[in-house]
Formats: sequence, structure tokens, C-alpha cells
Amino acid sequence: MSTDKDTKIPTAEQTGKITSKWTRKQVSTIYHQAFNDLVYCAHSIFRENFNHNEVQLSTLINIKSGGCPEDCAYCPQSAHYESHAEVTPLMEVDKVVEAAKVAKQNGAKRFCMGAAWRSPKDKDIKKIQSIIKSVKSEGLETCATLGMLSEQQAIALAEAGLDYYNHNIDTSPEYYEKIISTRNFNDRLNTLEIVRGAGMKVCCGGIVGMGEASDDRVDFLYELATMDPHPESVPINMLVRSEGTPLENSVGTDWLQLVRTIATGRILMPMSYIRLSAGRAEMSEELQAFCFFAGANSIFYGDKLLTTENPETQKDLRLLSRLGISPQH
Ligand code: SAM
Ligand code: DTB
Ligand code: SF4
Repeated sequence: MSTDKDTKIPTAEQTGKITSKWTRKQVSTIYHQAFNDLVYCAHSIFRENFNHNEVQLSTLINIKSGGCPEDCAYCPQSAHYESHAEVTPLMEVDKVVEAAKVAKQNGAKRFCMGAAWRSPKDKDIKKIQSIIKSVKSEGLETCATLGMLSEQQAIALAEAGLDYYNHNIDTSPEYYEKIISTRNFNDRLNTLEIVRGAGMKVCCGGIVGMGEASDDRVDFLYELATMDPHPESVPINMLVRSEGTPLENSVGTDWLQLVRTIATGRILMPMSYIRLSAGRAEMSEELQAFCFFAGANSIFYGDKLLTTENPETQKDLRLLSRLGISPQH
């Protein structure tokens, strides 16, 4: 039963507090409130908790591309679809370290390594451990996204010094099964719990523009914001429509829904880094600036994401400089 507390827009004092006890109705009320009120509230909370003129830079590398057995409808790396993505074996340690050095020289603080796996094989974990150790010794924070993990695998990654594990819930529990059939929403939650149990920081977010309704975005945000503790890092991707995938011709969503998603995320999870993730190559600089104002304070930085384009580093540095935003040290 919804109460008065649910249907009134929570005040700034209420929303500024760190809590995982949000109701779905509260999340919906925050998301759907008048746009100026939403952005004003999000920006105020942003200023209270962060240096609002700083952005965290993470560089992404695809350490094992394509041929993935999962059928995620958005993903060019799924073996179920004919796409542009290359199929490659797990990269050698020295090649990954070379790329990490370049990322560091360019000013990235975190190095995120992605693999197109449903889950890693135990035999891969040793090599991943040496990759993590070597990247860390270059003075970078490390993040990996390798699919579902067993407890043992998560402990091995944590022992190697992995700082963050990225594992997205992607969308609402209801919409999830329209996008992926080879695993379910609970499989995702299970790995997230295992990652927390192993003591790593959690990077968890999702995608907007897959044809979901605004109710799905509300439910997606509700799932994230009721995690206790909140994910330290929340990537919000705008769908990159990739040729050959079932979502190739998705109508997407408009910029307003992206900004609403970011602003609501900022209000619900005041201390989390919200990353304006995939899709920036197709966004105007005005829209990106608006997302930073609404509380996004992290980006993927580097010319490439996993298989698709990201804005060039020089272009990003120019934009940040024009906005008076500095890369976080
Ligand atoms: N295989 C692992 C997994 O699924 O967790 C790791 C890599 S997977 C590519 C990481 C995330 O990238 C996905 O959860 C999804 O949120 C995002 N992603 C993949 N393809 C995308 C696309 N075309 N547009 C936007 N985000 C995408
Ligand atoms: C996340 O949330 N976004 C990144 C990362 N986690 C691994 C991946 C974006 C991929 C975009 C499509 C591609 O380049 O293949
Ligand atoms: Fe595989 Fe990850 Fe792509 Fe899904 S998102 S197909 S699990 S690489």
C-alpha cells in the first residue's frame, strides 16, 4: 500500500541522505517530477558530496573479444548474431600492460578490462591474476568485467588486487527477459553478492534506449538504489545500436530520459560515481554537459569502448577544459 510519504516528492534533506530504503513509488515520483526540479535537486546533492568540477576517467580495453555464448540483444560480441566484432583469444599480459601504460600517460586513473565471456574458465583466472597485478603496478586502479563468477574465482580476483568488478543489471527485472534469454536477473544479483562477499567494489549499472518504458528505468534505478551498500560506480550506457544485433534498429530513447536517469541516480545514490558510459560518440557536447550538471562524474576515456567508437581523447579533453572540469587525480 502506498502512503503519503511515497507520493510526495522527497525533500532535499530526505534525498541527500545515504539510504538503501527507497520505495518504488518514491523512485518513480523523483524520476517523473518536473524536469527543472529534478535537475536542481540532483545538482544540489552532487555539489554536497563531490567536487562538482571533477570527472573520473576510466579507460576500457577488450581483453577477449567476441564469440560469447550469451544472447544479450544489444551486444555485438554475442556469437548468436552476425556482427562486426572480432573474435580473439585472451590477450597476453604484456600487451595489456602496454595499453595500460598508454592509458596512464593519457591521464586515465582506472583501467577497465572486459571479456566476452558468460563466465571465466578456472584456467583463465591465473592469467587474469597476473594481468591485474601488472596493471596495478603501473599505478592504475583496476576494474574487470568477465561475466558471472563463482565464489572461488571472485576471491582469486580480489587476492590479485582487483579494485572493482563491473557486472550490470542492465534494465528492470521485467524487461530483462526480453533482452537476454541465456541467463536471468537473479543470476546477475548472485554474482554481485559474490563480488561484495569477496571484498571488491561494485560497478553496476545498465543501458537506456533498448525500447524499455520509463517504468522500466524507474525499476532499474530502484534495484540499484536498494542495494546495500550502493554500487560505488554506476555506469549509465546509452544503447549503441550495433549492426547485426536484434536491437540494431531500436528506436532508442530521447536525451530527456537519459538526463532523468542520471539525475535520479544521483539523488538516490548521492555518493556513487555515475558514469556517462557508452553512447557518448553519438551525443552532442550540450547533452554531455547537461549530464555532468545532473551529476554524472565519470566517463570512459579513450578512442574505443569494447568494439565501438568513443570520442577521441583530445576531443574529450577539449570539452572538459571548456567546461572547467578537471580530470580527477
Ligand atoms: N560479458 C560480460 C558481461 O556481460 O557482464 C562483460 C562485458 S559486457 C560487454 C559489459 C556491459 O557492456 C554489458 O552489461 C552492457 O551493459 C554493456 N554493453 C554491451 N553492449 C552494449 C551496447 N551495444 N550499447 C551499450 N552498452 C553495451
Ligand atoms: C559498461 O557499463 N559499459 C562498458 C563496460 N561496462 C564494460 C561497455 C560498453 C560497450 C559498448 C559497446 C561496445 O563497444 O561493444
Ligand atoms: Fe556476452 Fe557480455 Fe556481450 Fe552479453 S554483454 S553477449 S555476456 S559479452
